[in-house]
Amino acid sequence: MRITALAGGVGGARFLRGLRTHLDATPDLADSELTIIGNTGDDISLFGLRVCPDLDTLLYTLGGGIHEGQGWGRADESHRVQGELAAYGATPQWFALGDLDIGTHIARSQWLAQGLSLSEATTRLAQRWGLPDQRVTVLPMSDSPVETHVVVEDADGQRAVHFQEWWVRMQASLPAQRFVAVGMDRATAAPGVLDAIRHADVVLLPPSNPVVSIGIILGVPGVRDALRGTAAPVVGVSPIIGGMPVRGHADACLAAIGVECTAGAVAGLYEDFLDGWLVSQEDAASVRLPRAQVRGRPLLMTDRAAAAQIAGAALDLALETKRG
Ligand code: FO1
Repeated sequence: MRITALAGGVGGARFLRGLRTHLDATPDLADSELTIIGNTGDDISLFGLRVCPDLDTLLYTLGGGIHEGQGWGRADESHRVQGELAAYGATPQWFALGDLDIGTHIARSQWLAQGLSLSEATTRLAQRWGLPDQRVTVLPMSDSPVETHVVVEDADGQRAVHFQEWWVRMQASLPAQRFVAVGMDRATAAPGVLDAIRHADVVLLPPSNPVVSIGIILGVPGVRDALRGTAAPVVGVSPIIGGMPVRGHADACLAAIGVECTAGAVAGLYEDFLDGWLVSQEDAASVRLPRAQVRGRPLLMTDRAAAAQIAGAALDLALETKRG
């Protein structure tokens, strides 16, 4: 079976690791191919290096190198290089770059400088993490740079800051007036992205941030049309449980676009292509969608087994849902 997913950072990666576990444990699904379209709007250039947080979180989580507690960065990390940078007064110092993680950024940056595309560089990085052996392919949403910037306003007036500065340094403390995907006007879908949606047997939307992760991928030309046109059932998993985001600042992101922080409101962002929506039990009664079938179950990915069960439930819902 060909499964395609659109994913952002931590929640998406944990869900997809659970999906791979579920597929491998299900005899007639074990040889399924999983293609993940990763958000690159979080990407940032620092110290001459190109950092791709969501792609790296996918590679590390699926490849076994992730810092489990953080959900980003490497396990068993050290920060000697960062200490040296700080000693030199090199900025910024609010974005933690571990020594092992810097290895990824140097390799990627070197390949990009040699003329490889982001897709080609990502393929090389994925090989090291054994993803081809897991029948997993990670595609950047686009090979051209797209960066999410956040318009904020304070005493100094309105200004745009890089998403990472808003997310990490400011901890989303200043309300986002709006998000701007810088470069999206010149972006095209990376090779294989649109076909992965069109020719999938199932398309899944993990519980990633609907605004700055899934929402950015949906902004890539052709992606939304491909989701509307694919014969594959499209099933999403709510990132909101009982009005609260499971992780991160999804509530602040939804507020910025004037969408209420509920499972039903998030589904509304996908309603032109959504066939199924997996929500938590407490939300199941209150979520009514015009077309998509709603199903309730526990949604907290408390551990890897829970993630596998949730991913299995999303896949089951897709397999029971034929495109209307
Ligand atoms: N998140 C933080 O909260 N603080 C950090 O210092 C930080 C550094 C960092 C370095 C590399 C990387 O791949 C991710 C990093 N993240 C950090 C997480 C990152 O901001 C988010 O994971 C995504 O951009 C949002 O999903």
